[in-house]
Amino acid sequence: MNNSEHFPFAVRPLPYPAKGLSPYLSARTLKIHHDGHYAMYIQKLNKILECFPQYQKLPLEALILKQAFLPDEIRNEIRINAGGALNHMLYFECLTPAPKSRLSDEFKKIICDNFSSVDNLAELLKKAALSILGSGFAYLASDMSGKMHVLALKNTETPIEERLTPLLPIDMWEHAYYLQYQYNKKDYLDCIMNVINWQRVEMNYFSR
Ligand code: MN3
Repeated sequence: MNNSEHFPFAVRPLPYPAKGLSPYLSARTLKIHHDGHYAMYIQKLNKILECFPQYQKLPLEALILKQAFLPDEIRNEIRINAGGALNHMLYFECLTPAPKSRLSDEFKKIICDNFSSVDNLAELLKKAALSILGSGFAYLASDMSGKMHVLALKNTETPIEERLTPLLPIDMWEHAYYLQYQYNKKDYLDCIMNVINWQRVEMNYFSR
């Protein structure tokens, strides 16, 4: 992801107005999700790192990758909050009010080589998302060779822990959809597919 940002981590502003994804995602849902849930991960992560200056230069990816080297008393909290921060940053940036933008022919071919079609990839992502019991993220990720993988991750796990590059997360925590869709996870998924920022996903793929 080539992200060198480190402590103190900042909440990245929504890259569009909160009402920009309506009616697919309501302004209220997005605002509470971004200003509340996402911001909380950043605050908690900064709070933990305050007392550990030796880790303050590490970007999110390194905190997640090198968790085995962290002291016992902070390892789990760092894993949860660095993962949550990274997943949310990417989630909001991979959505857009203007999703009409076409995939490049090159990227479309890569998706088709991996999943037959873009529609089939969307179906696999939805299936993975619906398979998550409790909280988690469905993910499109890629490995070093460029091969793509669809993952169903628990809680705030990230593809980085599996040595994969995160391309597109779909937040399946209840807070991501419940205010608007209640138990209708499938409606949330069908709607969110209308506002995926495929250009950003493509950028994530080619900058891996
Ligand atoms: Mn969330």
